[in-house]
Amino acid sequence: MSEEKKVTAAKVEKEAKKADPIEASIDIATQQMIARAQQLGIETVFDRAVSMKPCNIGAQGTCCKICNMGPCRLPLPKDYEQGKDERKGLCGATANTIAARNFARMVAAGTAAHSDHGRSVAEVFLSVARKETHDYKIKDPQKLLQIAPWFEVATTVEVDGKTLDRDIDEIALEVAEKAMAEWGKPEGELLYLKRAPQPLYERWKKLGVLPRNIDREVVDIMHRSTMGVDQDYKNIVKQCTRTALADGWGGAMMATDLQDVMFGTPSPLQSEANMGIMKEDHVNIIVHGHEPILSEMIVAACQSQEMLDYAKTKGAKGIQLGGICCTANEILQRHGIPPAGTFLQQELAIVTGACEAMVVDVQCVFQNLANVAKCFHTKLITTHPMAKMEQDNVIHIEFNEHHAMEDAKRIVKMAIDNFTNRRAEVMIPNVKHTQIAGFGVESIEYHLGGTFRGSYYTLNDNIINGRIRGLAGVVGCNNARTKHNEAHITLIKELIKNDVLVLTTGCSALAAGGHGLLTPETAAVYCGPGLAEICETVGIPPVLHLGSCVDNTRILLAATEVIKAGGLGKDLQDIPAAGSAPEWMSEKAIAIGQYFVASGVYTLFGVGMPLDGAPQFKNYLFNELEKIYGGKWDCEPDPIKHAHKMIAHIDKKRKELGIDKARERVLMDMADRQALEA
Ligand code: MSK
Repeated sequence: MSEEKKVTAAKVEKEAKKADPIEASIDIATQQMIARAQQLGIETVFDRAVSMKPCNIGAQGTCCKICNMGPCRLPLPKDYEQGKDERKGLCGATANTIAARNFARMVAAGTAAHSDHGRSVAEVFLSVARKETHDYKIKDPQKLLQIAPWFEVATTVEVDGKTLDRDIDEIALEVAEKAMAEWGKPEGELLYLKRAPQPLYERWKKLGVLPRNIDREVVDIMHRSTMGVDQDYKNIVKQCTRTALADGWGGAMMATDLQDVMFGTPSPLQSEANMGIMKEDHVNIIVHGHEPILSEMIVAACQSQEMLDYAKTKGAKGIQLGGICCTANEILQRHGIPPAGTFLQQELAIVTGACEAMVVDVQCVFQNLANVAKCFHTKLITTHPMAKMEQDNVIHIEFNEHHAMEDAKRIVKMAIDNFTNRRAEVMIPNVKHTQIAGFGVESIEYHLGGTFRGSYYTLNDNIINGRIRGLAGVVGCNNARTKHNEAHITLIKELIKNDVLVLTTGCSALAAGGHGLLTPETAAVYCGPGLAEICETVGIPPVLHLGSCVDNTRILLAATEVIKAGGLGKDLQDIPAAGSAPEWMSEKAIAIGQYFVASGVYTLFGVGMPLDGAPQFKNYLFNELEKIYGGKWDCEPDPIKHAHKMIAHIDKKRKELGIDKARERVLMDMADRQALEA
């Protein structure tokens, strides 16, 4: 080949390795910013997804690298036959053992991430209870009183034959100490497990999967999945269950509750979503990560008159705070701060050229942010002792609850000072949508039950009479291996078209907001007639934003309230409901999936799961678990087929409950509901 041809070929190859913005995302803001990044010669995750293919054997789940004799790679042979599978690693580990160990380590990592987040929150709560910090307070004492009994903390005291309310500070201190013990108590079981419906709790007990303490279950997985320990994939999955339950009904649930106590329980509020929330004439600060301990203080600092006045001295009209990933959800649901985007939009927020500071803590933060920030004036600030970046343009300001507001003001001031340093032309996509967010167990009760009834009866009645066909939890991440947001949005639209009420969290909720699906008006455009009628009558969106990743526990508790209200069975597995993470990527998603499955929920993932190299293990997760827990895993990358698998499951549950034909509106009283249950 001539030199000239070689240069042309290399140029073509280089060009070919860039992502096609239209193929990469269905979101116009994202498409525009990918194109903008390419125009500026800045590489993003979308380009890397084109130039780097995933490892075929890793994708099958059968690459073992837990000892230094490997990595042992066991791809599925073309002529695979179950009884004749002779694949083994050097130690003899089978494909099933390897895939199960890899899966278990994802459960452990996911549980560790959520639960360590929960631990940080509990530690700050303990500081609040001990009055060691003045920057955080108890904003929702009612929620504290509501959760105290689950920690076996009394809320009243008997004095001279009279029942008196206990001092709230005393209750807080006891709850904080009990909560902290959940990570490492030497004996017993996690206290929150009893919040599950009784039959579910009893099943876990009978199966021997009640978590003992959170840290122990994570350590247990790391031990048993190391070289030469647990070699029975079913036994490994049993520990996956115990660990995942320590996440969903332990660390993550405590994170949600204690955050609500300290920062306020969310209630529906109006905001906006997508990158168009950034403002050219404002100081733009983007918070990204997960723990609201940081972002709560940044919100307060940004809203302080001192900082607003300071911003004006630099020529800015104000401070625009926005979020990425679950930090975005935390400050959205409690303060109405608009999210700028999902996981895959993090680099693009900087590419706008208008981001004065991106402030990150833990989880889902791209290391490449530092490379993108280098091309602009953006200050990239890490704040968590366990999450630093090696690049020299990154500033580390360690956040500490004892001087939280001081740290927050320092960060905000740094962003304001940076406003005059913009060097690239600003390009903010003109794309944003109105949204209603901030739903939770309490607000669903209020909106669908009303202050008079104040319960889940109305929701149940409308499921029984068929106006609402069932419930779907649609949660989880984006994944650069699939078209950004396509599966989330297509799936959600298909579900609501079929009268399925959607509860959403995480980046799925951000995607729904960014595409305008979180408004009551959505109902008239996209919903089936039954769900549309409910949404119009009650004034709620057909897709309810329930918060961040740790707030998936709100879905578990909402489902538990459905059981308590009657008429839809006695256990979570009886409800016409299904769960989904159509664009998952994080190990946290696997931990979430496993606790939903173990709680009785049919749980579908999109994209693909690292199981195909071990068909027996996969079959165990996809079929046999249902006989044990009532829930099971499934995987379907096509969002329409995915939706219809969920709907088929919902219909199966309706049939089992005997409500598959009850399309007429019947006002049910308790006796009717009990008759249905009989
Ligand atoms: S942030 S874990 S990408 S949902 Fe919770 Fe989004 Fe998934 Fe991170």
